[in-house]
Amino acid sequence: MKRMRPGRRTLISRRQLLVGAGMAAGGVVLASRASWPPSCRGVFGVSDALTFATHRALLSPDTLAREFGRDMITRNFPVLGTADPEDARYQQLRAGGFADWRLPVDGLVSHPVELSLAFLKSLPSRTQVTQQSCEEGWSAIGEWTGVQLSRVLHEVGAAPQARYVVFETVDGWWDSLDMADALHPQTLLAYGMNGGDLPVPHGAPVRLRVERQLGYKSLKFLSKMTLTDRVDNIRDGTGSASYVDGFAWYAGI
Ligand SMILES: Nc1nc2c(c(=O)[nH]1)N[C@H]1C(S)=C(S)[C@@H](COP(=O)(O)O)O[C@H]1N2
Ligand SMILES: [Mo]
Repeated sequence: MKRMRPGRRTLISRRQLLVGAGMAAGGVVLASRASWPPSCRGVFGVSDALTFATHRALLSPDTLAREFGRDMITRNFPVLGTADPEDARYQQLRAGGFADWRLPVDGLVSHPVELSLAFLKSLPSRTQVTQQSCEEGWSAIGEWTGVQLSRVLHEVGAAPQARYVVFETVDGWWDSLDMADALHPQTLLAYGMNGGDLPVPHGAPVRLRVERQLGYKSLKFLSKMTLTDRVDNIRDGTGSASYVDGFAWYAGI
């Protein structure tokens, strides 16, 4: 008689479960032509794709990143990367209190528009105290106020074929989100931090908050948004400026 090793059939490790779920989700993602990480190439690409598929399978679209009380806000929240863009036009806008700042939105929208700070502030706002984790190994908690990106996409008449939002910044960064993250309730175009205006070093006047991914996806100094159905035909096709530096397009945590 064949002896069954105790527990062999019943005990599935967490890892097996995750990998299994990831593969299943990969199938679903491919079959449905839902978004797929654009930069899933090569050896690391396989693991990026698996992480992505697992997260999409196990986390419901509205699973929230943890929010904290205001008493948990980090004093001296670190600044990483650009703290004060050199761009002349940016400095001019800054001198004018960003009254003339506009965020162009084009691509798969009912018609291209330029959004002012006043307009963004006129939309319903959301405030959240969340933790930013940087790939460099630190994390800090801050309070962010802004408008949900989902609301802005609604306002600009995002077309149903739109599958990604591509963002550009004053300091030359660019990145993209798929609709699952773009429409997530905690994904904000943030114009406030810790109760005041968003300070310049943290990305004034408007930055992205993507709370379920590492800090580098939360672009500062936004200068443009484009809605698109694919990102493989944009720039180097990786969907993100960070990819060439070794950072995955999908940085879910
Ligand atoms: N435009 C732009 N966005 C950016 C960066 C940057 O240098 N420029 N740094 C990124 C990184 S790596 C992190 S961790 C956070 C840092 O945000 P903070 O400076 O407000 O802490 O912003 C991200 N967004
Ligand atoms: Mo970072």
